[in-house]
Amino acid sequence: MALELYHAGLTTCSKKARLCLHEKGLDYISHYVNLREFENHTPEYLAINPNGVVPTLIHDGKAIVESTFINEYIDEVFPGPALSPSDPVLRAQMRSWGKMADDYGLAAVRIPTWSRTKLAAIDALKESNNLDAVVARIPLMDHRDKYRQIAAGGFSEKEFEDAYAKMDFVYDRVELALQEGGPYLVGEMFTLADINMLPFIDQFAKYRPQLIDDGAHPQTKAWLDRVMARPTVVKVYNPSDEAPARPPARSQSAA
Ligand SMILES: N[C@@H](CCC(=O)N[C@@H](CS)C(=O)NCC(=O)O)C(=O)O
Repeated sequence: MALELYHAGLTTCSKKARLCLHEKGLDYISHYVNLREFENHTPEYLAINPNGVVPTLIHDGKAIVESTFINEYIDEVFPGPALSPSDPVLRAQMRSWGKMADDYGLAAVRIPTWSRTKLAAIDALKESNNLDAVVARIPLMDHRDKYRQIAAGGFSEKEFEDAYAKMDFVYDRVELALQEGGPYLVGEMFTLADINMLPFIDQFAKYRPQLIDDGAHPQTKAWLDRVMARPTVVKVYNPSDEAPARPPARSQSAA
């Protein structure tokens, strides 16, 4: 029953899948994919994830993609603590948090994160005259467009404003859910909803500290403190051999 995860360590979507595996107490083979070296666009990687994104789970030779669905798969297939409620209404609520993480969480975080993390690689590609060729190999259209946009000067003020507005919206929704229920996003039980939303709620507070400092989201702050203190979260969110703070340098043969 070989289980392998291809991931990029401390990126938001990678943390979602890594955290789920750790919460279930599962052993897996970890493959670090260096996004700065475009290892996610090699033919070998595209053979398991044609979108050229991380994470990808491999179970008994079969590839599972999309972090929210990877987590549902892990919870469904493996023993260990249940991470989905048995009540169908709560399960549906849990899944709608997964959608919120994908539609709003990732969309919002990408603008400030990419404008910070992609520049060095883009500059190096420009210098070596490889930018067009490398960007043309990126499978997802919106990723290609964003690379080109960063290369041409970066995201507009409106795009940053929209990203921040999405972060505020998500915080308001989380606050409301926790006021009406709690202590977790779908009530008493820690579920995939908490796992899938955590990387975004945590990262949003770094981009917009006022979200937790201004007192407007006290329940969200308490939830974040509670969830961040879980031993699995501490392990997954801290730099480690599996998840270096900075991606390892280019391998010697390619230097
Ligand atoms: N919806 C996908 C999104 C995956 C995704 O965009 N992952 C990012 C890292 S968080 C990635 O691979 N980015 C490619 C890049 O930065 O070039 C999922 O949740 O698995």
